[in-house]
Amino acid sequence: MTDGFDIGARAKARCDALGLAPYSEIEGQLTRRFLTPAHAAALEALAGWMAEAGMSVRRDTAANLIGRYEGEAPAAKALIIGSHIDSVRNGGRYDGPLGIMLGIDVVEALNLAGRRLPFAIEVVAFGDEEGSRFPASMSCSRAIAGVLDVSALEMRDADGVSVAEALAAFGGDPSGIASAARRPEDVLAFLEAHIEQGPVLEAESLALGVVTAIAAQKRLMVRIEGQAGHAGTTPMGLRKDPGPAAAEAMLALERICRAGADGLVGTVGRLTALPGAFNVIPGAVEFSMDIRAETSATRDAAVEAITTEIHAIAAARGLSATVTLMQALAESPCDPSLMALLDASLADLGLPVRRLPSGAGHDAMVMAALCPTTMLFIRCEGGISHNPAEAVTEADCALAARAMLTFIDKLERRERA
Ligand code: HGY
Ligand code: MN
Ligand code: MN
Repeated sequence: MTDGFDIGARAKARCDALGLAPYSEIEGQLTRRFLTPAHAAALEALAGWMAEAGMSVRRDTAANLIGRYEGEAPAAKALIIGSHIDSVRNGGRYDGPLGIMLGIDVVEALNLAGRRLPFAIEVVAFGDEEGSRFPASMSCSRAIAGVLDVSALEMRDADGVSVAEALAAFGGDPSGIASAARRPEDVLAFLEAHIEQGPVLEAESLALGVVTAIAAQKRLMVRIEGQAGHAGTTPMGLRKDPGPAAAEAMLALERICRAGADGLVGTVGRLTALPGAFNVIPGAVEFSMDIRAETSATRDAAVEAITTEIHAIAAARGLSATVTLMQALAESPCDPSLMALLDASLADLGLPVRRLPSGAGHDAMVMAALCPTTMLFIRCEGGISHNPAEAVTEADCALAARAMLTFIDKLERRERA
């Protein structure tokens, strides 16, 4: 117990509480997409917890929820602690929310101890990190970092609803979204605590790790056009079927990425045959590609190689293909001086200091446009994530909260020096 509540363990319990309806769109699993009623319900619960912790609470025009714990002086620069509240479809309970809940726990411990710092602390719940509703992602942290391309507001979900329409209906203000941007002079740093979503910490029996950099990524949509036809009457040799072409392309993507270095990975997460009937040869097949590597150069070389192969595969079959870039995120190194403070915080807790890169994307890679960033990784069972089996322990969450408080102490000493 710390200061009257089970710091860290309560953060985990709150993630569990938000893993169920009405905080999920679907009963029995966690699907919480941007600007849905489940997102609204989660923000309402978070706002209450932020207020209980001693924070003033507001929503910005981009639907970010922001709790502020004032420093010694009004309008002090802020250490922002945050992560995302949205989820992938049928996702895990800790990917995102744990970083928000740990921020609330840490602020509540400071408040109960009557501590005021030479900086404010803001806890932020970003609403759209996963991009599980609209084609692009990270729109909320982009708005705060002042790097949102307003054309993203015109992107539409599977029902044809645009970001702008959904944001207005949610109570946001698409026409005033620029006002969500923070001034660099008002922000000291960004700290994101997040599950590792990989196997390294568990394999080395480590509870926590310090992130060195976040991998570069690109999201693309591929469409291979053929000719729809009757599945029963069209001889195999007379078909213009994009299905097998897509299969060849996916195998090419796997081959290129397996042969790559620098942490190169490629994923087809969404595959659609159109019109999608049993007895119709598809007129078109669409599939997504998510390609990542530790450097943009490796990422881009892989994108170029697979794009060339896709066009060659289509041409050899008398088909046509389009490859459309949906989103590009450059690799994002974390701030060396903040990493050193996190290292020292783990050492003060008697923990081994382990630095590691992040293959997963995070809001921190966008916030780096605004301020120095640092990330604390928390071990997750089997490295499993984007899966309802995602799991963390109360003990590791408690250690993470203590590491964050130690980090804040070190930041305070640095700011007072
Ligand atoms: O896709 C990612 O890496 C993150 O989970 N959004
Ligand atoms: Mn995720
Ligand atoms: Mn995440």
